[in-house]
Amino acid sequence: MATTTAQESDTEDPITTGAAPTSSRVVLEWVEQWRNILQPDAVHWCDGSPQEYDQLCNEMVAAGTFLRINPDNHPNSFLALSDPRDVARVEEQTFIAAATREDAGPTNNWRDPTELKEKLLADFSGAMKGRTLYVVPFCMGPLGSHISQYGIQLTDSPYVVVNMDIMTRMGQSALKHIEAKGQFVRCVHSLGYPLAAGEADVAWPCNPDKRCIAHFPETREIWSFGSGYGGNALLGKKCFALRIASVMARDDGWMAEHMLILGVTPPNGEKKYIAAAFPSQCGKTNMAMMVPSIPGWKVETVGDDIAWMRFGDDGQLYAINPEAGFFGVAPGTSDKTNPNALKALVGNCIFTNVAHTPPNANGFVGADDVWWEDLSETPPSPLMDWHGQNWQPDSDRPAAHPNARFTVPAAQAPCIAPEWEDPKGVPISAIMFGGRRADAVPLVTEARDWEHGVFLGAIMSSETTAAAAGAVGKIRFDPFAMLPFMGYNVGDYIAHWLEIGNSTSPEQLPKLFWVNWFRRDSDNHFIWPGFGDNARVVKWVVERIQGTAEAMDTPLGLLPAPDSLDLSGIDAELREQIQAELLTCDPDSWSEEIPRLKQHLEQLGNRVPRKLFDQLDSLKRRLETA
Ligand code: OXD
Ligand code: MN
Repeated sequence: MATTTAQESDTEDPITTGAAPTSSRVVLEWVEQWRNILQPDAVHWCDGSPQEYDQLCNEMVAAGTFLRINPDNHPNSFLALSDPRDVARVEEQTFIAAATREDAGPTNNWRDPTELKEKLLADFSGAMKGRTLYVVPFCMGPLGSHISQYGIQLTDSPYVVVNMDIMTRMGQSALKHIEAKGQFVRCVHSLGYPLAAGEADVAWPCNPDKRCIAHFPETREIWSFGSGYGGNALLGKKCFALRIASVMARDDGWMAEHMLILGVTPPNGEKKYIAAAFPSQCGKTNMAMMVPSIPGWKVETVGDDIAWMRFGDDGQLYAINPEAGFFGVAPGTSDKTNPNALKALVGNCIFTNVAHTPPNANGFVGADDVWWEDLSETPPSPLMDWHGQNWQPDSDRPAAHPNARFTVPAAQAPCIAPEWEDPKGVPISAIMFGGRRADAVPLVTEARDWEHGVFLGAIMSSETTAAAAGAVGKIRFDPFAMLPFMGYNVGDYIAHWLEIGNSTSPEQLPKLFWVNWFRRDSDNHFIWPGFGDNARVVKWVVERIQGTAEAMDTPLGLLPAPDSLDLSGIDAELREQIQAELLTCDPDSWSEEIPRLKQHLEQLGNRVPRKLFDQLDSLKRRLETA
């Protein structure tokens, strides 16, 4: 760890920024340039050591940002309660400042990069007064992997530093790789809450009025101001690993996708790897960690949120998980839905915006522990909600914020695949696209070919969730589950997917599938049991890869032939309902959808490849003749 104060560093060669643990001029010059703008009281170069982590956590406990959780239940774990105005990604205040509006495309908020930088420079100027500037070198992906990429985040949030420590390979070793490469994604983050001399700090500093999450794709820069929460602030995640990386991937022939990666081993069979794209809060973490309900099948986790995929010399598509931890949604995580996640939360966790049992409650056994909706049937009592206020079970507000999170090292999950950090990546045999749709979309549909699969990915839609600020439960089109995460024009993004389909032989391309776990009956109950039963769909997918399961042709694509999806052990009535409602295509209702799908593709702008409209025409014809 190396911290210097402004006074000390003023007396030194300015380019060395105090006790910098690097001699890389590009790094030093960049940090120095920003030190001058941000005007922190001190600069701290993060080394990523456990001592540094502990010290920052202790400092945050002293400052009231962190509450230490009962070490008997979760050793070395902490709770943070955010400012209630800073609880989710803010898509309205997120910008892709590409050179032209057209390059950002119709699905992104665009700003002129020069103007945006000018405005933000004014905000960043002096923004770290009274605070420490942390320099956080990090690697996305296993250190040294040819698929990995490097970045440095400047931040004034120790909460962000410790989360980055869990979520990325952070510190001295990443810095060594950056020195060797001379290249890194430049990430600047400030809470936008400078402190005047003697001014007392607050537990969760932020600046919601001036919040701005800006991406400059041409120069591979991220400037984030005013928020300390999740994807707004942990810049390795959505900002780098999806928005900036999607641009790098387009330029360099690879893919950066909002996908989990799992390994599945059939009984006595060969392990296969599947990637799956779902919008935020549609069960990616649960699926990546599932405990299959069908005997003999084993699922292991490689990643739960992001996949970077590149073709190997053998023509196969290989994926790495660029992250090193899970930043999972806590509410709903339970022994029933995700026992592996609960086991991963043994210790070394950061909980944000969950409920907690009060400290030192007299004679109360579970004092100082965390809780969220569904963790247990009966909430513990007494309980404090995510505002830190006394909560009663008859309250009309949830105890944990719906976007409350846990941050935990991925290696702690008992289901982690032993090869999850293999620098080569894992070979992907199938890719699934899934949304949260109460109607119409069948349980599983196999695409006829790559181009048809790209069409299915492009017309994906889903109900909105609490992961982003704004209305919840509204259906929106979310192509490839990347709507909030594409760093460039969506039409070009779809064209890139089509090009990827020409990068290898058709037999070596992953098979593409469309899934939906979220169909509801007339009483608004989910029909499909989900969770461990999703393994039944995974089994069918694997059997399609192996060529052993039957499919039936429908206008939408290939659905499981009667009895080819393993429904054994599910009660007869539900089996019938699944077969009748979830494994069929209703041509009439889909014919009604056609104009909406056409309008959607048109709204994606004039860079959408013609082939997508051809696919829509073919679907229309197939529906008419069905
Ligand atoms: C996430 C998200 O945090 O998608 O993973 O919002
Ligand atoms: Mn996500």
